[in-house]
Amino acid sequence: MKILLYNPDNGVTRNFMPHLWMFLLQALTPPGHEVILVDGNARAMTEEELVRFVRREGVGLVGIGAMTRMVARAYRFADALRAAGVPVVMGGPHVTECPEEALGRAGGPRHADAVALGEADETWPLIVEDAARGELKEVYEPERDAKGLDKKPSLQPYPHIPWETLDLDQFSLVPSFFRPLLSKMGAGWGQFHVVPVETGRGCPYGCEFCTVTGFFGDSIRFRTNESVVEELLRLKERARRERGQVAVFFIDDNLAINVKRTKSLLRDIIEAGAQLPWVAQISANLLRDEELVDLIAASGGKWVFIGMESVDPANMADVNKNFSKPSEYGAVLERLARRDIYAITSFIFGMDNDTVGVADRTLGEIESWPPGLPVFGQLTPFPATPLYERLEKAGRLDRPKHWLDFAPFVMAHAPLKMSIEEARAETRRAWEASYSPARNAEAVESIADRHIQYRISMLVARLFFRGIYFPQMTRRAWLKLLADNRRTIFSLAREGFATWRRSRRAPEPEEVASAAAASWGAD
Ligand code: B12
Ligand code: SF4
Repeated sequence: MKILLYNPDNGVTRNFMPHLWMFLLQALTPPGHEVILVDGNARAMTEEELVRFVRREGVGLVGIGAMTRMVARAYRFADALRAAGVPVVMGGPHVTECPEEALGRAGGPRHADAVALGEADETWPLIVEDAARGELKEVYEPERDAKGLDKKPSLQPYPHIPWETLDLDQFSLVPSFFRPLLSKMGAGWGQFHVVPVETGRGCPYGCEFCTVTGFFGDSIRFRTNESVVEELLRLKERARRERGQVAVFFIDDNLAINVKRTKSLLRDIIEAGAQLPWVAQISANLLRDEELVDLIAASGGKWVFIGMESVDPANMADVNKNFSKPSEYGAVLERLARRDIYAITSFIFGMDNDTVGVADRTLGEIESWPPGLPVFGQLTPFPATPLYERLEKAGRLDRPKHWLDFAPFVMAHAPLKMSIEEARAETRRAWEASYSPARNAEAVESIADRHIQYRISMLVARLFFRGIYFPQMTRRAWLKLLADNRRTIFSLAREGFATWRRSRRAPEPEEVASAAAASWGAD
């Protein structure tokens, strides 16, 4: 049987990274079946085009995964496929929380023939075999333990994802017309892939707005260090062979949740020479540890995603995230920046203690820190979270099924001290001020004493991150963006060219010393 795994596009950005679930389920598919992957973010198709594709390929089963914000779109694709007679199974966090909705048992139309609840590592092979026999059940769920809780996959052993041979062409971030030229530069930039790798699952912290503790559980499971290192070595080999670059996104919710284990993993990566540039999510409280931050730098860590949420401690207490202290954020970012590691700092507006002016108060703090990539969202009650339950009980949900009429940056409930419209205006203000050409120039200038590679990386990342809020999908939008930031681009290009010319002649001893210091992150 041919199986299509499909991820609907998020309607905002071209995703910079493929979704791990597709590769994982592909690797877990029993032999004898062929699995095709299509990510709507990388390969846009309308419902009709997807149906034609499925017919042309002779696909017998479609699996669709979606987060809550994409689920309405996912349902539309599922409806079109089912109308064409192709069975659809849906999985992922949203249908796990709302299976009745997907199966049409909640008063609305039915969208899926079957749903896979929770982690599907063990149920996926059963789903495939049942579908091949034409005997799909409606609901697949993990086995339960004696306490009635889901039995979670141990991640030991971990499935072999054959990154070295997979066709990742749809996920290359380098436009095809640039590839021949860029493959000749330095170690080669003919392909650039950001690849998701997990080293563990689960988070015990239970922040009020988050689905992770409920979905993956509060006890954490890890892969072995050997299995992670082996996967990185294969990715590194692929990059070398393709004359391209691979960066890794460790998608664990908190890579350093068990600091002892994280240090041991990072040491093993260093010892095996398996370093690739990487990004990971780590909470601010765990980044107090100097030795950990040294190991992050030495193992290839370049960017750390920190869920800072708010600069107001009262808000942090409200959402059960008191362990993360706004007063420490500046010191944490300084500690990282000393090693040329920068942070993606994520904030949530529309918390109950927020008032008009929250954007400027937050921006004031951010501007006192080393530069990074701030991102701003709004407090969103995802189904089955403690936040959803609290707001529902208090009768505060204006749009209890907000995902069915998804509207970006429009809250589903009013915060206590400002309106939905005010929260939206604050969010817009924060994005505009953070990614204006002037702010981009300041961010690059503030690290003028660092090696040029870090300043280029800062600017490029800023130009991409802006696209999370301001649609940046067309060639015209990109040209405008480049024109708006031309001063900073030209100044870095001039300096880069001079550095390149210097590198073509025999270097002076002090240049060697300073280049070595830059690449190892020493001061
Ligand atoms: C990596 C990640 C991202 C990446 C992008 C996704 C990508 N390309 O991988 C980035 C950083 C861009 C991102 C952004 C956002 N994310 Co995010 N992200 C994650 C994260 C940390 C890991 C996802 C992952 O790969 N997990 C590991 C895989 C193995 O698990 P899985 O995807 O759940 O898949 C398993 C099962 O669900 C199931 N399954 C999944 N799909 C399917 C499909 C079928 C057919 C079947 C049978 C089974 C199945 O099988 C898999 C194996 O067991 C998760 C948290 C988490 N730990 O999962 C949040 C998470 C998915 N994100 C979340 C959110 C809210 C967001 C944002 C909206 C945040 C924001 N406020 O801006 C944005 C939206 C981005 C956008 N515009 O699309 C929420 C979603 C909650 C929900 N109910 O929808 C999560 C769960 C985190 C949370 N705090 O609650 N995210
Ligand atoms: S927000 Fe982060 S720290 Fe909090 S429960 Fe979710 S994954 Fe854990």
